[in-house]
Amino acid sequence: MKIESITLHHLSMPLVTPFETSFGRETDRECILITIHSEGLVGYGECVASRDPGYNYETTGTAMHILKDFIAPLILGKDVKDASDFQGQVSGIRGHNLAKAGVEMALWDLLGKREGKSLRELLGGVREKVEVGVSIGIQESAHSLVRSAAGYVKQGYARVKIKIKPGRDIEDASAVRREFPNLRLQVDANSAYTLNDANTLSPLDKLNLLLIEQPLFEDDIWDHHKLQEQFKTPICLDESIVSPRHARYAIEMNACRTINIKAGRLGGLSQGVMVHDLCKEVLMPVWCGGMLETGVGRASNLALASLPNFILPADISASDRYYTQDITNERFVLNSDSTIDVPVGTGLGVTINEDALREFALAEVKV
Ligand code: OSB
Ligand code: MG
Repeated sequence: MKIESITLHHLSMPLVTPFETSFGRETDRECILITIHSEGLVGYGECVASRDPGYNYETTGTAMHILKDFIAPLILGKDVKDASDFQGQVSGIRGHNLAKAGVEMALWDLLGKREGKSLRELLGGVREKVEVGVSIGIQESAHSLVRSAAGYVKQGYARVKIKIKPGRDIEDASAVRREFPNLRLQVDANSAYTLNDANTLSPLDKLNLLLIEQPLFEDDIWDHHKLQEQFKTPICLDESIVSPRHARYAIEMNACRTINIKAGRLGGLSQGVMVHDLCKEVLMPVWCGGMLETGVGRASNLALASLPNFILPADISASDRYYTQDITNERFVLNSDSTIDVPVGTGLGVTINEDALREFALAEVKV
């Protein structure tokens, strides 16, 4: 596919409700919509970098820079055959996985549109709907957290994840567990603890949690191994796994029992599929994470999560959990069995609402 033009829309979209994690609080979510024109077709990709370098080192600012000044010049006017061809073309750029993944997503959208196939078909997905949960940010108090969880449970979410941080962990998780003794419940620390906190965290091991996500440093797979030895609850890695190689390290070190797969963090859907396959080989179940995506990234996540080894419920909630107005014309809704349908149209299977795109754009750069 000859890459004819690339347009970057730096977006800021108001969230329905603020999202607070151990690294910060967002009331509006920033991201970058990447539009690629090729041979009469238009492909869309979402770069899931945020405004601040809290989740990882990338930001919408660094991603705009890397996309405009390094990735675009490597592929503009060139022929890009597929995702693995693209990965080869950008292999000289160290890191910046969120930026690379956004472009790879747009290429998959183009490939699907050219071949008349959905992304799910292209990736080898086997499900028509994906079991999902909801990720709840840190609330004012344990009481308001329980109230928030109750609202989502009432809407039909059969799995709840709560964000934790030092001082807002055991009490919060226990309060939700007390109110919902049978709810599938898990926690996510976003790297807020060290191995010295193992004793503080140990009461979590008695709450019958599905998993404890990324408790320790993002670059520390070894200490997660040590922590997993002390916990019967599965440790799940998110931030630590930035490539299929890291997934192999974690598996070989017994650092976790499951991995949260995010195409963005791994540098592309192709890399997400590789981690999925690696884990499948060793019978390690995986699940699909989320980054508060717009309808574009949500469509991509649903296609990825339709692969067979995505066993645990995904962090892919309905559109109305995030945005009153999305940039896609399509909205994703929760089915009564706590699932969301995987798009069936060609490519990502979504279309862009140009008015919404203009409304939320902080900047538009054509390269
Ligand atoms: O750690 O999984 C995370 C959102 C932004 C950054 C990091 C994370 C998250 C979520 C949101 O948990 C999941 C979702 O998109 O619903
Ligand atoms: Mg996480």
